Amino acid sequence: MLAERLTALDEVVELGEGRLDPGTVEDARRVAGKAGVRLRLGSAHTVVALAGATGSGKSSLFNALAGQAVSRVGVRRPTTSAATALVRGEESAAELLDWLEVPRRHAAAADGAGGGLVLLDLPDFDSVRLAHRLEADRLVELVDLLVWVVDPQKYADAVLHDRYLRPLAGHAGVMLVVLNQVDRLDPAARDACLADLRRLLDREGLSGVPVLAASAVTGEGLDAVRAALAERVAARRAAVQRLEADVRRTADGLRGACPDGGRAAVRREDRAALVEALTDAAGAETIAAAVTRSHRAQAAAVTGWPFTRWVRKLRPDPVRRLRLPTEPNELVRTSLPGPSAVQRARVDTALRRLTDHATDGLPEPWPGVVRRAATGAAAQLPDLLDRTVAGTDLGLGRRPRWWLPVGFLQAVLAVATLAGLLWLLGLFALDWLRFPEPPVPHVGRLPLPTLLLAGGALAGLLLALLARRLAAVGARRRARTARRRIRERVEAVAEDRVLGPVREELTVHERLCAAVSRLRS
Ligand SMILES: Nc1nc2c(ncn2[C@@H]2O[C@H](COP(=O)(O)OP(=O)(O)O)[C@@H](O)[C@H]2O)c(=O)[nH]1
Ligand SMILES: [Mg+2]
Repeated sequence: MLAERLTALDEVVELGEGRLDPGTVEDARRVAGKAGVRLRLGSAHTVVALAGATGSGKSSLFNALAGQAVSRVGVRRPTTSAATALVRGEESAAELLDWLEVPRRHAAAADGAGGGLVLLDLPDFDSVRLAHRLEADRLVELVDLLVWVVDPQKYADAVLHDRYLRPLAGHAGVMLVVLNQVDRLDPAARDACLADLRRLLDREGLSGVPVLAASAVTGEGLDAVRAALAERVAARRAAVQRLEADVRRTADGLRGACPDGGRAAVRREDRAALVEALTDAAGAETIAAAVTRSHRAQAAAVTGWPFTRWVRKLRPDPVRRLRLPTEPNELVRTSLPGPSAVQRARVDTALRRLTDHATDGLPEPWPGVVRRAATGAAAQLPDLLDRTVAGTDLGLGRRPRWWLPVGFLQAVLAVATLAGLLWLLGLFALDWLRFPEPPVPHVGRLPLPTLLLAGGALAGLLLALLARRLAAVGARRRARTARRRIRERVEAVAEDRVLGPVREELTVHERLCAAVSRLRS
C-alpha cells in the first residue's frame, strides 16, 4: 500500500536527518512532500507531460492531441520557460495546475475520450536557456505520466538516455515513448528506426515502455497515442504508480545504508571494559589509597597508644587533602589530579572497541554515527567524573563501634601507667628527702606502683598493636567499598552519557532500516 510506504518514508526522513547522506534525505523528503500533495489533489485528473528535445515535435503533438493550435510550433528562440496545459473535461484542475505552477491553461471538451486529462507541453530539456531546462526537469519530477517525444534524428541522443531514461528505469510503468515525424521516413527506415529505439530502451531496462510511431503533421498514429493516453487516464492509476515508482527509487538509494541482515548491539565485555576504564580515570585507585590511609590514621588517633598518638595528628588527613567532601556533594570540585594521559588513552580505546564491535558489519554512515554518539560527551568526561566522585558516598563518616571502648581502655591503661609513674616518683622523692619509706602494697612479689607503670604501658602498647591490625582490615574493606561505590556511580554516568546515546543510535538504525524495508515491500 502506498499510504503505508509513505508513513515509512516519513520515518526515514525523520530518522535519517543528520545521519544519512543529506542528498538521500533530501530526496526522500521531496518525494514524501510531493506524494502528500499529489494524493490530496486526488485522482480525478491524470497529468501527462510531453517531454523531449528541441524540435522533436512536442508542441505539434500537443496541438494535434488538443485538436486546436494552442502551443506555438517551431519556436526556435523560446521566449517563455513556462509549460502550457490543456485540461480536458468539465472538472476543474485549477488546484492541480496551481501546485504544478503551470500558468498557461486551455480547456477542451471531454469528447469521446472522456475527461480527466491534463496534458502539458514542457519546455525543451536541452534548451539553450537554463531556466527552460530547470522547468522541464521540475515538471518531469512532478507529473503522473511521461511521454517522451523523440524524432528520427535524435532518438538516440545521449542527454535523453543518460540523464532521463536510464535513471527512470524504475518508472517504466508510467512512461511512453512516441517516435514522432515518422512521415519523414520510408517504411523500411521507419522499421529500422523503431527496432533500434526498442533495442536501446530494452538495454536500459525499459522493456516495459511502449513505443508508438506517430506524425503530428499527417496525423498518422495519433489515434494509438490518444488511445494509450485515454486508457491510462480512465484507469486513474498513473498518479499512484508514479509515486510508487518514486518511493522505490528512494528505497534503492537507501539500500547502501541498510543492507539485509545488518544487526548490532553493545557487547557485555566492551561495556564492562569501558566502565573499568572510566572508574580508573575517575581516580578510584587514588581515592581507595587515601581512604585506606585515612582510616588507619583515624583508628590510630582513637585506639593508638596515648603517649605517642599525638604525633599522628600532626599529619594531614589524606582524604581531606583530596578535598573529597565528607557528605556526597556534586557541586564540590575535588583536588584529584584528573585522568592521566594513560587513563584517557584507556578510555579512548575502550570507547573505540565498544563502537567498533557495536557497528560490526554495518555500512557507513552507522559506524560514524555511533562513534559520534559515544564520544559526544568525551570532552565533558573529566569534569563529569570529578563531580561523580564528589557526589559518591564513600562511607567515610561512620566509625567502627569497637574504637570507643578500646579508646576508653587505652585511657584507663594510660591513667594506670601515669598513676604508677607518679607513685614511684613520690616514693623516690621521699627516699631522697630521707623520709622513712611508707608501706607499699604488693601484688604477689611485685610492688603495685611498678606493676601499674610497667603493666599499664605494656598492655597499652599491645592493645595499640592489636587495634592497628584490626584497623588495617577495616581500612581495606572501606577502600573496597569506596571503589565499588565510585564504580557504581561511574557506571551510571557511562550509561547516561555513552551507552544510552549509543543504544539510541542502534535503535535508530534498526527502526530506519525496518522503515526502508517497508518502503521496498
Ligand atoms: N515532418 C514533420 N515535421 C514535424 C512533425 N512534428 C513537428 N514537426 C516540425 O518540427 C518543428 C519543431 O516542432 P515543434 O512542435 O515546435 O517541436 P518542439 O520543439 O518539440 O515543441 C516544426 O517545424 C514542426 O512543424 C512531424 O510529425 N512531421
Ligand atoms: Mg515547443
